Amino acid sequence: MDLNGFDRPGRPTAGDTRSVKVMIAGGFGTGKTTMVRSVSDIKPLTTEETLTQASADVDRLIGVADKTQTTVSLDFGKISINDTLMLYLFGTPGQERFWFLWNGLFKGALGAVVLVDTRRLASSFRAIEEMERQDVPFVIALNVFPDSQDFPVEEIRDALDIAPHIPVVSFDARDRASSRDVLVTLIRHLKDRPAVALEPR
Ligand SMILES: Nc1nc2c(ncn2[C@@H]2O[C@H](COP(=O)(O)OP(=O)(O)OP(=O)(O)O)[C@@H](O)[C@H]2O)c(=O)[nH]1
Ligand SMILES: [Mg+2]
Repeated sequence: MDLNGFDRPGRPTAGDTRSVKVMIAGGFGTGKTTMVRSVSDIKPLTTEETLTQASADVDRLIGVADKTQTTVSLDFGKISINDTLMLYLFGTPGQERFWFLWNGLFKGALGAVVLVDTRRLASSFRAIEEMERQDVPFVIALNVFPDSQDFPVEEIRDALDIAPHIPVVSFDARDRASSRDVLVTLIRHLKDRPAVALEPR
């Protein structure tokens, strides 16, 4: 993978690693925890609880009816993209009743991946609004489920009202390489933005 221009010139020395906080956001049940699990280099920390029957209506389980767990606080994982860049992944809770956590959760985040299930586009509207409100640069990742219709990406972009410069990509959250590609897309997007500081912390 070529991330030239993202690295500093010269050989990286020990301790020259940049650590970047990246959010994995998106609507309820769009695959955030699945993505953090598949892509993390370490055993991720997850805070899942059993989804109660009582919440089934509230949580609109259409398309994810076999879902039994939901993230109540956050998912945490870590992935080294290359010798000099380490991403710390923070997966957000999907249920609206936990969204009050979001302000604090986004502090220091350099960017976000917003997961979208194309069978339930509306479930990610609020997450996209939240990125815009908090001014966090993001990319849209369409998590493909077996019964997802094969909409052209540009149609989804229009439906979600996503600006042309923001990448919209399809992927499979269960697949490590596919999830990693989404993170690389985000990093490239961040790099393309002016005045993004990716200095070591
Ligand atoms: N077929 C398919 N199933 C998936 C995929 N990603 C996630 N799933 C399943 O979809 C369900 C939802 O995934 P989660 O990773 O729990 O979604 P989440 O966004 O973390 O959900 P909340 O924390 O409740 O918002 C689970 O049953 C997963 O096994 C995918 O890419 N393809
Ligand atoms: Mg989750």
